[in-house]
Amino acid sequence: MENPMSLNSFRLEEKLTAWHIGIALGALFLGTWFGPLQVLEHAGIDLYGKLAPGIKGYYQGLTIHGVLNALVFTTFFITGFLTFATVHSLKMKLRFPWINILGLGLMAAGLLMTAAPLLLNNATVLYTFYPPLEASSLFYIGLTLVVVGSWVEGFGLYFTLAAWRRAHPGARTPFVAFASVLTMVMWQIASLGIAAEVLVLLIPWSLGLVKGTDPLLARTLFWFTGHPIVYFWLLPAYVSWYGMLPKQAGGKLFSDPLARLAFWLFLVLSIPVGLHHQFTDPGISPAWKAFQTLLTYGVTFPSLLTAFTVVASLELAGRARGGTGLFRWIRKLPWEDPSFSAQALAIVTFAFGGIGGIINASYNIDLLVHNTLWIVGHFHLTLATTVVLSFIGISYWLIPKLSGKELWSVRTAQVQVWLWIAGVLPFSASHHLLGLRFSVPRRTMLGEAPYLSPEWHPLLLVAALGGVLLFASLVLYFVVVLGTVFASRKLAQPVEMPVADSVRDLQETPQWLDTWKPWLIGTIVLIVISYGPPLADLIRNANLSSAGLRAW
Ligand code: HAS
Ligand code: CU
Repeated sequence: MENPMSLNSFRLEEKLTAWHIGIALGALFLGTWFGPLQVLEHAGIDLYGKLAPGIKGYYQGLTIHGVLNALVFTTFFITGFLTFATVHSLKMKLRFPWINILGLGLMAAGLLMTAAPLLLNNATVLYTFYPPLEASSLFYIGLTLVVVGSWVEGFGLYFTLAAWRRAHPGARTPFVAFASVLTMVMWQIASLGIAAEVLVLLIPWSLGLVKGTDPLLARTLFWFTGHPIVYFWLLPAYVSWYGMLPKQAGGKLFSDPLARLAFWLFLVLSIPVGLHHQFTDPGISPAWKAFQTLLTYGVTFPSLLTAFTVVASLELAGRARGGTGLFRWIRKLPWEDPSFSAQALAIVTFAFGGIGGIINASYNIDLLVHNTLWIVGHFHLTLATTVVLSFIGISYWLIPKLSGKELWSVRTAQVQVWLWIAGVLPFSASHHLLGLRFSVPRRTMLGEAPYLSPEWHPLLLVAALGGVLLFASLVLYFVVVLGTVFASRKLAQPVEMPVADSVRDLQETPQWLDTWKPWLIGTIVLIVISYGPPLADLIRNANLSSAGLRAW
């Protein structure tokens, strides 16, 4: 197992990854169509009528957009990418490939079950599916299968890492494999909340086995997972920023220990902060909300570490390429490579998305922006740009690698990346402003709202323009992907997964940064302290009395 493996010895793993990415991109393609429909509706151009009777209306479109883009695209892309990254980083095949095949099968079956009621307007409950809005039980069961499938795939990675560690006693785990597996561990613990919500509350309720449900308990279990899910999306991008991007830029990882420390902190701090989504929920003591606010400030720290370490790594690259000056090295970075520029622009965007997050986390200030379009602006910077543009950047080397074809039109890919930025800037700035200045509500068919104010119009038009540009960028992306797979030349040079060396020898990384037990214990203890009392209180007072509601 020691020797670097020959190029096509990962055939099975690559096939598995290709299936994941293919399904992910299919979901993204379908889900994306509804983005421009929403912003156009807000600006007074309602195209939903043209989709009837296939699509019944705005809220069905919004649900499809959120579920397919934020939940399905991410989960499939991430499990595929992390599998690929782990085996290539360890230079070791999956220990038990059937586990990952089974996991993918469960996820795909779950997706089909979820898609049916979604498309039939029987699950128009938005991507947070808060009760008492009620969906067809197929929707909940399908989503559960997607989550369980991703857990199963996680176990496939653990067995592989364990086998590697047995074969390499005393050696530090390569960073990319370490960080990929840690992401899966965090996700498995985090998703216990949603699993409890769906299995104990929503499925029995939607099957008619119990008469009512408890919306507050359900929301709390939802956000136990709903916050850390954003780091399940973000950390794979971080795997690439730390572990791959420096190599693509021609530099090295500035500090392997700092990179690992950031990931450990994400394991410990990602989960016990979900109450920052429930500042306005009654029935939860403000003391626990305030405590989780403090922990939320804590979880920004590993992102600040990332800002430092990743930018330092890129600076090493810029200087290695002959760059000088305080900032002039930035121009020497390989901006002509769309895989690099997509990720570098994703990083720059995160500076703004992160600041917005810190504002949201501030208990009293959030009261001003909660449930307004500000939040939509926030997550189109963080999720829809920082994460999605990073994944697009990764796919610009991964899809050539998996298909054995050259990237079709580097030029088009470059235009795609910059068009994304040109779209998200007006989109997100206008959404932030509409929320902050006018408290314009989110998740609302604004075009129909009697209170729509003429003052909002200019900004709603800017938002629509941004949304249309984002859509155009994604169309170009699919042109490049399909062109690569179906119409491009065979690769002249094989593509390898970029792996950044670290500046210092890996063995100099202290052992405690490659040891799981204390960190796992810390994670559990902090969850028990921060969620134990408020959850125990909600469970003691649970009141299964809310009947289901079908609004649309
Ligand atoms: Fe958030 C709501 C707080 C990060 C996604 N967030 C949401 C929702 C989504 C979402 C989807 O506290 C809406 C949920 C819903 O539907 O209701 N968020 C935070 C905080 C952070 C944060 C504190 N969010 C994210 C990420 C997301 C995401 C990441 C997706 C991937 N968020 C909130 C709160 C709410 C919320 C409240 C609820 C609000 C409400 O009222 O409902 C932090 O993790 C952010 C830390 C980040 C930083 C930035 C580090 C900067 C870096 C780059 C630096 C670049 C430089 C330039 C220097 C501190 C790493 C480089 C130059 C070069 C040349 C390369
Ligand atoms: Cu959050």
